[in-house]
Amino acid sequence: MLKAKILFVGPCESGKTVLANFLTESSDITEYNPTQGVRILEFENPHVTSDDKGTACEFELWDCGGDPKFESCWPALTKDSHGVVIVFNADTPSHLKEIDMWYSCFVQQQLLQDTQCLLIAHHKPGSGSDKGNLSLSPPLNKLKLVHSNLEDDPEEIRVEFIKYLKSIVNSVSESRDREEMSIIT
Ligand SMILES: Nc1nc2c(ncn2[C@@H]2O[C@H](COP(=O)(O)OP(=O)(O)O)[C@@H](O)[C@H]2O)c(=O)[nH]1
Ligand SMILES: [Mg+2]
Repeated sequence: MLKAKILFVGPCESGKTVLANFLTESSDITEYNPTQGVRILEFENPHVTSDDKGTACEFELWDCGGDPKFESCWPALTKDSHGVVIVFNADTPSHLKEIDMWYSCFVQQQLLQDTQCLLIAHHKPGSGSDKGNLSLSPPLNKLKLVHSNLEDDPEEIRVEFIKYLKSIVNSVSESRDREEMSIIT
């Protein structure tokens, strides 16, 4: 069975835990509790399989605490990860600066491909759903950017997340194929 580890990172209070619960269909947590260190959610998605026979994939979603005081744990988080999702609020100017740092530490330094990274501009209730003028500077502008608004259009992010999971499954199985080839040859 194919397994993939996906990290949710980004500034504090951006909505990582809310989104992680929603996308893995874990029960809602209503009170705000900053995630300490990390919380690991295991899930499967009926729409994402590792082959055409419908074999399931096992995903681990690591919902990481956004406080840089946990920086000493980051190597343990990033070890063997296959994908990184950066969650931020487009209407919080400081977040736009911070995501550079998350991208550099969790994607570039881990030598992940840009296709293994997803940016989610999360819109909290009442923050408006202005998707317009979000311009990111390089290298972030090369990444796939999706908006999430759980009140107005929860299906949009669900569909985008499934697409992303499929791309991760492809990259995991390709790297496994390459590894098998390198053993025989
Ligand atoms: N109702 C609702 N509240 C949200 C949503 N996104 C964020 N919040 C609120 O914002 C707070 C911070 O979100 P959380 O996911 O814990 O942020 P994290 O620090 O990035 O994990 C939560 O306590 C929620 O109350 C949303 O889509 N709907
Ligand atoms: Mg959290």
